[in-house]
Amino acid sequence: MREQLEALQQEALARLQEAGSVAELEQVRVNILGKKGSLTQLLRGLASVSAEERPLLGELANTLKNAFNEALQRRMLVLQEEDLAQRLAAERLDVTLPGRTPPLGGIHPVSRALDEIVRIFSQMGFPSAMGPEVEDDWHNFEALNIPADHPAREMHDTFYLPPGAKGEKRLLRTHTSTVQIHVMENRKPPLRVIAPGKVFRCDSDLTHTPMFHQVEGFLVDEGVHFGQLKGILQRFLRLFFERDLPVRFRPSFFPFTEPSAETDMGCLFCDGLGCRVCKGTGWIEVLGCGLIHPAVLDNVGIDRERYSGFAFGMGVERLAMLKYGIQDLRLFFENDVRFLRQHARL
Ligand code: 2NM
Repeated sequence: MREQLEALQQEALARLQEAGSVAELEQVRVNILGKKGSLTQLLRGLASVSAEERPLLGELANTLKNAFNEALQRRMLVLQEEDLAQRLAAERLDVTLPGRTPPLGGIHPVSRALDEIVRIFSQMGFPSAMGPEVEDDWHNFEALNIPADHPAREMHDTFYLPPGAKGEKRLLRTHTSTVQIHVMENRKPPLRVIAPGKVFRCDSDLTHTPMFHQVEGFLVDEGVHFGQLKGILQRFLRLFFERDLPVRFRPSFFPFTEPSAETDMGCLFCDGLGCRVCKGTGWIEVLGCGLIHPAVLDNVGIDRERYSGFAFGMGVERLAMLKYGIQDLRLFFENDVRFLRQHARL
């Protein structure tokens, strides 16, 4: 027994020195002192030793155990220091290195143009209103005085959806005037709102995408006239393009306005002298507008004798192309990072 204890002692101390890490050292401890450790098992054997031998052997065993524990603690301190030294060397951080800028996203030019339009109209007292992109026939066509045989109603212009729960016709809105109808139905004049958002038309070629963005606006009050509309739109265009542009109005037709007009501005690219962009005319068409048709006021329950209103609509992609000099509409939707990077702003 005594020899066994002393041999184990030698063995244990050798193992301690061999342990190269805190984890290895812990394994040595378990192998010697753990529940099934070699010393633990030897100590259990003491029970079968004769009564005369037991006190001396017991004392020896305890001395060995204490000596082992002490050696273990010393080895532990050494290994912990080595560990720390290694980590300090490996994890050193040079705080004087130049920073690495993470790649940053930017605002899409369509979003920038839209934000700018919203900001300018907000300053002129027009709050923004939102509405659903899935609409019914009433809000997209009927209420806007668009007759049943109007070309906009054809399948090839409008995305129709399966009928709703109550069998009602459903479609993707083809303009944001739908929002103006909701506002006029639910609130009383005086009213002043713009409706920015996505619209959908079954159309795709060089100059048309099936989804694009619009801002339509309107104002209803007593005594509203065309002169106020001209002033608002001229001020808007001059603020948006940051130039004292000439602006002109040409007679036109929309089912929901009477009279109706197209709004042109002097060409940004040739100062009205004539170039490819304005096809030699010196003018660029940018907006549609007019006085709200009395039939539309009837449809939303606004007294046509007491109130009148003006309304206008514009395409955001078209305005963004003119403002940022983008030649091709499709660039907005291809998401080529070279294009996005060139036009992105924070
Ligand atoms: C345009 C042109 C002219 C328009 C009309 C309305 C409403 F709902 F108030 F009747 N909202 N927008 C309008 C009028 C839109 O876009 C070229």
